[in-house]
Amino acid sequence: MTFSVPKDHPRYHSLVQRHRIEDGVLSGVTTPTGLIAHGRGEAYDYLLGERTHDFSESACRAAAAALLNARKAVISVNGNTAMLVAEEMIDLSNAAPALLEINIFHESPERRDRIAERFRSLGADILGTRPDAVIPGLSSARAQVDSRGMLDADVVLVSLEDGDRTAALVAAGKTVIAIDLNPLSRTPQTAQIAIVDNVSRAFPLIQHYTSELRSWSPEQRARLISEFDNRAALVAAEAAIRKGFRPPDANEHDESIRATEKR
Ligand code: PTJ
Repeated sequence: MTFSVPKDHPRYHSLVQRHRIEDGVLSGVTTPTGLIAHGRGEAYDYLLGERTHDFSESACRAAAAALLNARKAVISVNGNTAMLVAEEMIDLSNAAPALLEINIFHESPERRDRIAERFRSLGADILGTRPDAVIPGLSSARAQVDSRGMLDADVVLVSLEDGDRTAALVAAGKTVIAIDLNPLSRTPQTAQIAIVDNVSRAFPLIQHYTSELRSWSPEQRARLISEFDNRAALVAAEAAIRKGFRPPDANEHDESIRATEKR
């Protein structure tokens, strides 16, 4: 990291993530637009109190069941997730198991190579350096996929994704698991299993549930997936964000707002 974050800083984890994205831009892994996407995510995460809620917990459990029941599962990697959660994605890909595949919105062969180098330096294979197939019905670079990976997969896990590709993947008959901090975004609205949480918390939690559900039968896991109510999870996530997180010292602030309103 180009900047050393003091461990006792109250916003240590948030600052570490910020600087990882900054390093990603400087090293050619992350697109500059990724900084903006990250800032948007930070705002939602702040309102969620930067913690995992029940709606994410149950979605992560359903996601683990879907990954375990898959014929072929693929975890989609972009420039932001490559910097934030490379190790966690590799761990989940080994646990599920699932293939890793690069899929980026801002097309660049050089960036595909930078992302692949990062994963290979961590000991993991990754598809998607030179895509050879397309997902039908999509005009962006995200249509480009690997015929051994996403094209053939029945379950795809995406994060910080766009709604068009999620819709195209669903239309291609795939089960889509989406991690996105904005429950109103088209991606979680379109996916079958939406996890409204930070990728840094969601990936380890999905992995935790793959351990728990491994001993279950495929039928038991299929029942768990069908009982998961994506709409209800999104409604609960939106309600949590609208309620918002109140820092402990917010009372004084509330008093001054009420005083201003009375005037
Ligand atoms: O590497 P590329 O070229 O594929 O580009 C990747 C980005 C992220 C730049 C691209 O996909 C993009 O522009 O994404 P959006 O449309 O801004 O969507 C990002 C979504 O992810 C928003 O809804 C954010 O709230 C959410 N988000 C941001 N950071 C996180 C997050 N969700 C979970 N965890 C995060 N850390």
